[in-house]
Amino acid sequence: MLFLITLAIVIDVSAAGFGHPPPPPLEIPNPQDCSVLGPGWIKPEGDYAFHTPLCFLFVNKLRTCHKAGRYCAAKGARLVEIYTWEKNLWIWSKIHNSTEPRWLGLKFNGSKDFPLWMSGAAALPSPPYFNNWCDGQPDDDQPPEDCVVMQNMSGMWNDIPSGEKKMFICETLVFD
Ligand SMILES: [Ca+2]
Repeated sequence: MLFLITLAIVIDVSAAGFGHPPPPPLEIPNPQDCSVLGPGWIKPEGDYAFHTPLCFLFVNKLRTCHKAGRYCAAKGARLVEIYTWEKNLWIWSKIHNSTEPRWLGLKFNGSKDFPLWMSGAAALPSPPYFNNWCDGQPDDDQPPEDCVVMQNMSGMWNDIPSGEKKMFICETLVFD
Protein backbone atom coordinates (compact mmCIF):
# COMPACT_ATOMS: atom_id res chain seq x y z
CA MET A 1 0.00 0.00 0.00
CA LEU A 2 2.78 2.37 0.94
CA PHE A 3 4.46 1.47 -2.32
CA LEU A 4 1.36 2.40 -4.35
CA ILE A 5 1.00 5.75 -2.57
CA THR A 6 4.64 6.53 -3.19
CA LEU A 7 4.27 5.58 -6.85
CA ALA A 8 1.18 7.78 -7.21
CA ILE A 9 3.05 10.75 -5.75
CA VAL A 10 5.97 10.21 -8.10
CA ILE A 11 3.66 10.04 -11.13
CA ASP A 12 1.72 13.11 -9.97
CA VAL A 13 4.87 15.15 -9.41
CA SER A 14 6.17 14.14 -12.82
CA ALA A 15 2.89 15.05 -14.54
CA ALA A 16 2.89 18.47 -12.86
CA GLY A 17 6.20 19.31 -14.50
CA PHE A 18 8.43 19.16 -11.44
CA GLY A 19 11.83 17.63 -11.59
CA HIS A 20 13.90 18.03 -14.73
CA PRO A 21 12.56 20.69 -17.10
CA PRO A 22 12.42 19.76 -20.77
CA PRO A 23 15.46 20.83 -22.78
CA PRO A 24 15.07 24.08 -24.73
CA PRO A 25 14.24 23.63 -28.40
CA LEU A 26 17.34 23.36 -30.55
CA GLU A 27 15.56 24.58 -33.63
CA ILE A 28 13.91 27.86 -34.48
CA PRO A 29 10.85 27.05 -36.55
CA ASN A 30 9.76 29.34 -39.31
CA PRO A 31 6.05 29.75 -38.70
CA GLN A 32 5.86 32.81 -40.92
CA ASP A 33 3.66 33.05 -43.94
CA CYS A 34 6.24 34.53 -46.27
CA SER A 35 3.65 35.18 -48.96
CA VAL A 36 2.41 38.19 -46.96
CA LEU A 37 5.57 39.96 -48.17
CA GLY A 38 4.38 39.76 -51.76
CA PRO A 39 4.60 37.51 -54.81
CA GLY A 40 7.60 35.20 -54.91
CA TRP A 41 8.60 35.32 -51.25
CA ILE A 42 9.11 31.82 -49.89
CA LYS A 43 10.14 30.13 -46.69
CA PRO A 44 12.57 27.23 -46.81
CA GLU A 45 11.22 23.72 -46.93
CA GLY A 46 12.89 20.68 -45.42
CA ASP A 47 15.41 20.66 -42.58
CA TYR A 48 16.57 24.24 -43.08
CA ALA A 49 13.03 25.50 -42.47
CA PHE A 50 13.45 24.57 -38.82
CA HIS A 51 16.60 26.62 -38.43
CA THR A 52 15.60 30.00 -39.73
CA PRO A 53 12.94 32.65 -39.22
CA LEU A 54 13.85 34.18 -42.60
CA CYS A 55 11.91 34.52 -45.84
CA PHE A 56 13.61 34.57 -49.24
CA LEU A 57 13.03 36.13 -52.65
CA PHE A 58 14.91 34.70 -55.64
CA VAL A 59 15.02 37.61 -58.07
CA ASN A 60 15.44 36.62 -61.73
CA LYS A 61 16.43 40.13 -62.81
CA LEU A 62 19.95 41.02 -63.88
CA ARG A 63 21.43 43.77 -61.71
CA THR A 64 24.86 44.98 -60.64
CA CYS A 65 25.85 43.95 -57.15
CA HIS A 66 25.07 47.31 -55.59
CA LYS A 67 21.78 47.76 -57.46
CA ALA A 68 20.78 44.28 -56.33
CA GLY A 69 21.47 45.36 -52.75
CA ARG A 70 19.33 48.44 -53.19
CA TYR A 71 16.54 46.35 -54.76
CA CYS A 72 16.46 44.18 -51.64
CA ALA A 73 16.70 47.20 -49.31
CA ALA A 74 13.68 48.79 -51.01
CA LYS A 75 11.75 45.70 -49.94
CA GLY A 76 12.97 45.95 -46.35
CA ALA A 77 15.39 43.09 -47.05
CA ARG A 78 19.07 42.47 -47.79
CA LEU A 79 21.14 40.35 -50.13
CA VAL A 80 21.35 36.86 -48.69
CA GLU A 81 24.10 36.19 -46.13
CA ILE A 82 25.27 32.63 -45.50
CA TYR A 83 26.83 31.64 -42.19
CA THR A 84 26.22 27.90 -42.25
CA TRP A 85 26.66 24.92 -44.55
CA GLU A 86 23.00 24.05 -44.06
CA LYS A 87 21.90 27.41 -45.42
CA ASN A 88 24.43 27.26 -48.25
CA LEU A 89 23.03 23.87 -49.22
CA TRP A 90 19.44 25.06 -49.24
CA ILE A 91 20.21 28.18 -51.28
CA TRP A 92 22.14 26.05 -53.76
CA SER A 93 19.26 23.59 -54.03
CA LYS A 94 17.11 26.47 -55.26
CA ILE A 95 19.53 27.63 -57.99
CA HIS A 96 21.40 24.56 -59.17
CA ASN A 97 19.01 24.08 -62.09
CA SER A 98 19.49 27.70 -63.08
CA THR A 99 21.92 28.89 -65.74
CA GLU A 100 23.03 31.91 -63.71
CA PRO A 101 25.09 32.50 -60.58
CA ARG A 102 23.56 34.74 -57.91
CA TRP A 103 24.90 37.66 -55.95
CA LEU A 104 25.39 37.07 -52.26
CA GLY A 105 25.56 39.90 -49.72
CA LEU A 106 29.35 39.54 -49.48
CA LYS A 107 31.81 42.22 -50.57
CA PHE A 108 35.40 43.34 -50.29
CA ASN A 109 36.30 46.79 -49.03
CA GLY A 110 39.78 46.99 -50.50
CA SER A 111 41.53 44.11 -48.75
CA LYS A 112 41.10 40.69 -50.34
CA ASP A 113 41.89 39.19 -46.96
CA PHE A 114 38.77 40.51 -45.28
CA PRO A 115 35.51 39.88 -47.11
CA LEU A 116 32.57 41.25 -45.15
CA TRP A 117 28.92 40.39 -45.16
CA MET A 118 27.09 43.59 -45.98
CA SER A 119 25.47 43.57 -42.53
CA GLY A 120 28.98 43.70 -41.08
CA ALA A 121 30.06 40.18 -40.13
CA ALA A 122 33.36 38.80 -41.35
CA ALA A 123 33.72 35.87 -43.74
CA LEU A 124 37.38 35.11 -43.34
CA PRO A 125 39.03 32.25 -45.26
CA SER A 126 39.37 30.07 -42.17
CA PRO A 127 37.19 28.78 -39.31
CA PRO A 128 35.25 29.72 -37.28
CA TYR A 129 33.80 31.83 -40.05
CA PHE A 130 31.84 29.94 -42.68
CA ASN A 131 32.77 30.29 -46.32
CA ASN A 132 32.48 28.13 -49.40
CA TRP A 133 34.97 29.51 -51.92
CA CYS A 134 35.63 27.71 -55.20
CA ASP A 135 39.17 26.36 -55.45
CA GLY A 136 41.56 29.25 -55.96
CA GLN A 137 38.99 31.92 -55.04
CA PRO A 138 38.83 34.72 -54.15
CA ASP A 139 41.46 35.51 -56.79
CA ASP A 140 40.68 39.07 -57.96
CA ASP A 141 41.30 37.80 -61.49
CA GLN A 142 39.76 40.90 -63.12
CA PRO A 143 40.37 43.53 -60.43
CA PRO A 144 38.54 44.82 -58.67
CA GLU A 145 36.49 41.67 -58.05
CA ASP A 146 34.72 43.29 -55.14
CA CYS A 147 31.44 41.34 -54.89
CA VAL A 148 30.69 37.64 -54.61
CA VAL A 149 28.36 35.19 -56.36
CA MET A 150 27.27 31.66 -55.59
CA GLN A 151 27.92 29.48 -58.64
CA ASN A 152 24.73 27.75 -59.74
CA MET A 153 26.67 24.63 -60.80
CA SER A 154 28.51 24.00 -57.53
CA GLY A 155 27.02 26.15 -54.79
CA MET A 156 30.52 27.52 -54.24
CA TRP A 157 31.55 31.17 -54.20
CA ASN A 158 33.58 33.36 -56.54
CA ASP A 159 34.58 37.01 -56.38
CA ILE A 160 33.69 38.91 -59.56
CA PRO A 161 33.49 42.60 -60.54
CA SER A 162 30.54 44.32 -58.89
CA GLY A 163 29.55 45.95 -62.20
CA GLU A 164 28.54 42.64 -63.75
CA LYS A 165 24.82 42.03 -63.90
CA LYS A 166 23.62 38.91 -62.13
CA MET A 167 20.47 37.50 -60.60
CA PHE A 168 20.31 37.65 -56.82
CA ILE A 169 18.55 36.59 -53.62
CA CYS A 170 16.96 38.80 -50.94
CA GLU A 171 16.18 37.72 -47.39
CA THR A 172 14.22 39.26 -44.55
CA LEU A 173 12.19 38.58 -41.47
CA VAL A 174 8.43 38.79 -41.28
CA PHE A 175 7.04 40.67 -38.32
CA ASP A 176 3.41 40.14 -37.49
CA1 LIG B 1 37.31 35.45 -58.90
